[in-house]
Amino acid sequence: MTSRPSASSAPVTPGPAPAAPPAQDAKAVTPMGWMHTARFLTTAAQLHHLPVYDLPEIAFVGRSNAGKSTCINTLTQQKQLAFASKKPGRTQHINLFSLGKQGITDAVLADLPGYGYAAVAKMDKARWQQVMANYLVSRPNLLGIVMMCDPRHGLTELDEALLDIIRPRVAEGLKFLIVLTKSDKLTRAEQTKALSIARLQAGGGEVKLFSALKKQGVEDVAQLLWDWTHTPDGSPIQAASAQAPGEGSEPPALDE
Ligand SMILES: Nc1nc2c(ncn2[C@@H]2O[C@H](COP(=O)(O)OP(=O)(O)O)[C@@H](O)[C@H]2O)c(=O)[nH]1
Ligand SMILES: [Mg+2]
Repeated sequence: MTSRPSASSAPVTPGPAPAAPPAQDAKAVTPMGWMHTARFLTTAAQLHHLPVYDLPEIAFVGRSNAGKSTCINTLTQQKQLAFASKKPGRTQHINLFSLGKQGITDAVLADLPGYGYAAVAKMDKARWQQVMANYLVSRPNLLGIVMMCDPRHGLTELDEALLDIIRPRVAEGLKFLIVLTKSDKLTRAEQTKALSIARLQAGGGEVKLFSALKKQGVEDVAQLLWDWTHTPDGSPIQAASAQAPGEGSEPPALDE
């Protein structure tokens, strides 16, 4: 896989750019600076169109209108990376974004289609739920899942269904974070309550309050995603070492 430097990439610092950056270089990168390097990689309408690589991948999921696109744009400090659609449910593709300085990709963000939008035809909905379930169950280099949730509505039935699907992988070490979006719409007391409810539901995963408007939780989430994808000394980790199955192990069969 290649990643071309784009206008949105952070400026290149002087000095040599080794293929595998030593820890002290990586340490100089802040999680927010790292998030800002995000650039479009590719889009896939079907699972078998997704590129195959060892890079750790972090999937963003959530029901339509949960604030997923806004969250991705805020984290990456880019206005239009993920499209905050006026027609929710219309972006039925998996969009991939590369992360990493100096053209060295060390992780990938996967923006999965929002689910639960009422106006989407039943057939399309069912198909997409299946594609998403297959992705979450079988993507070999999937390192973690970030689930966006509007705390005013709590976890919906579809969120719960998705949680059931990923639970076995979370038990095996897949990272999991619930982001409670639009926290600016809640009072302090409501925030505290939403946090404790979501913590119960996250089953060992993390929960963060997030507001694109007030910039609450942005650095926290960036830091967590950095920690997921880097060793304590700041070196990028391999997807294969992130998940228990060793190199060359077969992903679970797809239900197609
Ligand atoms: N007040 C507030 N509104 C938000 C925030 N994040 C998203 N929204 C609004 O929620 C709606 C849905 O956001 P969008 O990112 O398109 O959701 P998506 O369908 O999950 O991608 C839009 O009207 C956003 O402006 C936030 O942090 N605070
Ligand atoms: Mg969206």
